[in-house]
Amino acid sequence: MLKAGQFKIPVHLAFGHEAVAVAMDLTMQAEDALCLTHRNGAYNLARSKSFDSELAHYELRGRSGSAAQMASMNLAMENTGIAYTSSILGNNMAVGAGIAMNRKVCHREGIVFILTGDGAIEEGVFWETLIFARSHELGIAVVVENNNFSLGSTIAQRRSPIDLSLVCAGLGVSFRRATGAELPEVKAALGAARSDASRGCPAVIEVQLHTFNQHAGPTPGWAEDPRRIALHDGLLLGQGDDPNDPLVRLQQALGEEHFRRLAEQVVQENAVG
Ligand SMILES: Cc1ncc(C[n+]2csc(CCOP(=O)(O)OP(=O)(O)O)c2C)c(N)n1
Ligand SMILES: [Mg+2]
Repeated sequence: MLKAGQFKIPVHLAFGHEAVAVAMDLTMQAEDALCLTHRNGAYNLARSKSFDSELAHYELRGRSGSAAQMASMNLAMENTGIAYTSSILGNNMAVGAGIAMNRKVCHREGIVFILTGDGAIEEGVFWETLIFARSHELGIAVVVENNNFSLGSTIAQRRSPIDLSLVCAGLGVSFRRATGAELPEVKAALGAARSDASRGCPAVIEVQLHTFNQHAGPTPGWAEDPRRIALHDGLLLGQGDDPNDPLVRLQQALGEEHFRRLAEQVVQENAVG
């Protein structure tokens, strides 16, 4: 649909973020809140479990009037526990901390999960929020989706490296790292972070993952696009047999032959020329 230019708005896809979104859905309790970013589609899908409802938002059918204009980058679907979503990098950090502060002051249950990225942590509010949350012992768990990617730039291209484990150690915030392609691993990390946060210890989880699409818009891209997913080969072109590639993981888990049969079936069913 993106390739056919069917949307009036930009859609930030999240191929490669599936395991984190599903782990989030399995970890969140009814009283928890979730604060998202521009790349929120996988989380809205995992929480709403309705592709049609999400599509309705992308097609500007989901809400009436000016609210419909919140359709992609600020999408927080109803009855999902998604309290807030912002297109402004870092903005959801401060709002999430505010929600956690309210829970604490009003003695309400539940923690706040806040999503962010390796690009968004460059915003000052990321650092301020961690200091603020630690000082007030707020129940927040910050998930940093590290896809080594921010508007087309790698970390090395735009800044010095950041070791979040050392940052968190310095701040007294708990830290975990997980492979974003592995559902059990992410789920375990989110669950442990949730219990830290419910005791008033802010937590950070850095998930290493790859985004198998362009920043926004039609994707996978063009024939020579290095991010193209080659289901036929079971390999992500340009990234070889990187163990973080979910397709490589799937291939290993299912065995080459089973995977190839499945891939052929999927390719046939979804043939788009
Ligand atoms: C305050 C602010 N500055 C710049 C932008 C433009 N912008 C949108 S997405 C993006 C990159 C974000 O990278 P990251 O946080 O790593 O998320 P990813 O796109 O990789 O999921 C930028 C710079 C913005 N939306 N808000
Ligand atoms: Mg990124």
